[in-house]
Amino acid sequence: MSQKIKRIGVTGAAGQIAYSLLFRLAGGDLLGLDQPVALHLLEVPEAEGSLKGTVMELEDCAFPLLADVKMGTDPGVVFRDVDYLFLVGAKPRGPGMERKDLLGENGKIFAAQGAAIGRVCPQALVLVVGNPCNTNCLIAQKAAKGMDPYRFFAMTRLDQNRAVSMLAHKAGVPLRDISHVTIWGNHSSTQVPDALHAKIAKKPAIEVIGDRKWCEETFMTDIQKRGATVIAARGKSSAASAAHAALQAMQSLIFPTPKGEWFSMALLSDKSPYPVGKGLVFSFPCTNKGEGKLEIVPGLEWDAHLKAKIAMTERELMEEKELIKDLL
Ligand code: NAX
Repeated sequence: MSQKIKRIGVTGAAGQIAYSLLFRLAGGDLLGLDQPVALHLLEVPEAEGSLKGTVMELEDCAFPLLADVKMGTDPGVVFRDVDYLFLVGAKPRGPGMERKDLLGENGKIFAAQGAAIGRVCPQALVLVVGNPCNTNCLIAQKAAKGMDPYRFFAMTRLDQNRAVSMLAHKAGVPLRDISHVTIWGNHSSTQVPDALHAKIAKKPAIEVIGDRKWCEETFMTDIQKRGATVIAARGKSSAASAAHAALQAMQSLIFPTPKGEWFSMALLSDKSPYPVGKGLVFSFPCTNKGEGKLEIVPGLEWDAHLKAKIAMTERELMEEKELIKDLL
């Protein structure tokens, strides 16, 4: 175990997603069991005490791979030399808060963090999880002056995993039989989970399920609302499943994609082979040639139903962008 330490940053490190993520990062689940890691943990001052408790627990695990833990409240200090960065921390929607206010509050956070990333870790791969993650990602990307915008991504992997699971249950097949699931657009209730191109045991999912209406309506709306359904049942938003998805999404950014597979990831739309407006962080089917070299999978035909749904999610992203245009 002589490799250079890889530095992994996590914001919102005292929050519930981070509590499910940090121990897995320290245990080697992201980079493997022969890669030493350091954790760089960012919080707001009010949550520093709680974060100290989490750091004590990390110490008490005596993870052999965990070479160092840094914590603090200044992104310009905490992010220094980070290789992989999970931007999880965000302000939740408060009572009576309008969407515009939420976007504005979070926009300030992500503008400051993006600027710090551009200064102290411009080589990092950045995955935005904190909501509204697509637009937060756009803001951070624009604020990171001089940095390659294609180092910034927003997470739709949890939505993809939910869709995979739902298709497997419906078809009564093992999860490993499901492939080529795509989430298009925004990580929000307008997201477009795509059953048209999904495969079940290498065959078109709609053919195997034999119920186009279910695929176009129930499947799509259930995935769109799944986050709210979890909150209604658990009394809290998804945490362990979000942490798991974040870990997988970062792995997809770091390691080459196995031949014939793809994954969903939101990234800058400017080079998209699909008719989507430029300047948005939009989720597409992607492959990775290695360390952040993502390509959008071209050539998937949109039928009229998919086209109409994708236009809606695109419109929502354009509206979000308009609401925070002062920050860009
Ligand atoms: P929590 O409220 O448990 O934790 C958030 C943490 O972020 C808090 O400890 C808070 O102090 C911290 N924080 C706030 N502002 C910060 C700043 N400027 N710098 C550093 N830390 C800051 O939320 P949690 O359940 O962990 O969720 C975190 C975010 O993930 C939320 O925005 C949530 O909506 C989003 N999610 C995104 C998902 C996705 O698929 N993209 C799915 C899960 C989740 O809903």
